[in-house]
Amino acid sequence: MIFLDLGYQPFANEFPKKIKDKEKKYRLLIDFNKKNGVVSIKKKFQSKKIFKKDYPYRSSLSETMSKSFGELSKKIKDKYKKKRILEIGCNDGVFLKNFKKKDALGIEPCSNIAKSSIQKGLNVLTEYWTYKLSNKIKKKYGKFDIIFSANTITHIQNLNEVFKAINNILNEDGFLIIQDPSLLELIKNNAYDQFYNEHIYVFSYLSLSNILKKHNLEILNLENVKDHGGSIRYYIKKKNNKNRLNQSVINQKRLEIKNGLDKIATYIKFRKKVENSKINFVNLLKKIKKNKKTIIGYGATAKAVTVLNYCKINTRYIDFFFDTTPEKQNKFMPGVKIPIRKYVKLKKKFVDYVFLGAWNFKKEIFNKENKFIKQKGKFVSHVPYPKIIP
Ligand code: JHZ
Repeated sequence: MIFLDLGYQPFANEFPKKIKDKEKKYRLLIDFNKKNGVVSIKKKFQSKKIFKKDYPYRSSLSETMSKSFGELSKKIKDKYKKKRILEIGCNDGVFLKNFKKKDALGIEPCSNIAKSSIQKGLNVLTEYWTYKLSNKIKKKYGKFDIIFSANTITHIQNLNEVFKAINNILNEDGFLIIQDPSLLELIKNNAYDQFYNEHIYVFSYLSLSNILKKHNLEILNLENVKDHGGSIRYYIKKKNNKNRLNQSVINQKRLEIKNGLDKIATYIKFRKKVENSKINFVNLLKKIKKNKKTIIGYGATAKAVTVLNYCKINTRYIDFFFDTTPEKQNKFMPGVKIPIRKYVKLKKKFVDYVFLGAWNFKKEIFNKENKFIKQKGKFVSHVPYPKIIP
């Protein structure tokens, strides 16, 4: 059942070069499948349409993610000594760079991004994750003890093929580790901006375990982590009567049921919260502009594209965005055409209010911009509700 309509949206990571550039838009409707609990966007695009040779997102540009994946890889190396690892969707090598080249293989379909990880000395195949590819890899490298994938599997339309391919090259005793935004955290934080064309699915424990069941896979352990505003790291194995469930799995299941993730009423309540958030956020920006103050954006994120297009926020409110990604600079925010500039440190001299497009890196950004905060500069965020900070 469709429970949320986020209006007409452009592709979140296709940044127009010119203000007059025409963009395709599609209706962003969010669906809840009562049978298996899967939450997904209604119109699903194939990877080939989105992940191309000029993809602009680089995971390594955030210190928070580098640190988080550095810690995880250390944990994996300590626990599974001398095991070989495969990463699906390795982006610019933010995780893989922590492993020796001979022990790790990455898959990345966007050739510009794959190139930058190859230049770092990593072993990376510029390919989409398919069953055919898994056969090719099996022939050349054999099966793997650990398969890791963060913020990627939810981006692929055909989950049956994804897990069939994983099963094909995961050792009988191997671990599949998946990390993606948590549906429960999304709902709690009213973070509707996690929905855009790339996030085809937003998993909960309940829905992912239903999907995995069909593929003879089960979640044995999980960790709630702070990455990207609240994610879950799932530890998955092939079904086996020696498998033991960790208490964390039982706790998460209880928590999701307690919060009604299996009930349509929860999603209807969420829709009302999102609609209120839109009204309150636009009113907040209007009030700031009425007082003749300036607002800019910080972090030209895919998430911000959803918010700006849903709330119809353009240069009447936000003058421009700062972003550290060279591929985004001197272009425009998709749909609303707000200019994106090369980042310079914030100063109260040139801006009063800063919209946190990358609210998920609030801590990192506040540390970096402590001078601006001392100068009484303010931030605005729509998560968990529209407000001025501090
Ligand atoms: P960030 C992307 O989403 C797309 P986005 C994708 N679909 C996904 O799942 C997640 O990533 C993982 C900039 N920045 O990570 C860099 C600064 O300018 O929230 C990035 O452009 N200064 C694959 O785009 C953006 O903000 C800074 O200090 O929503 C952050 O994008 C920091 C910390 C970031 O993901």
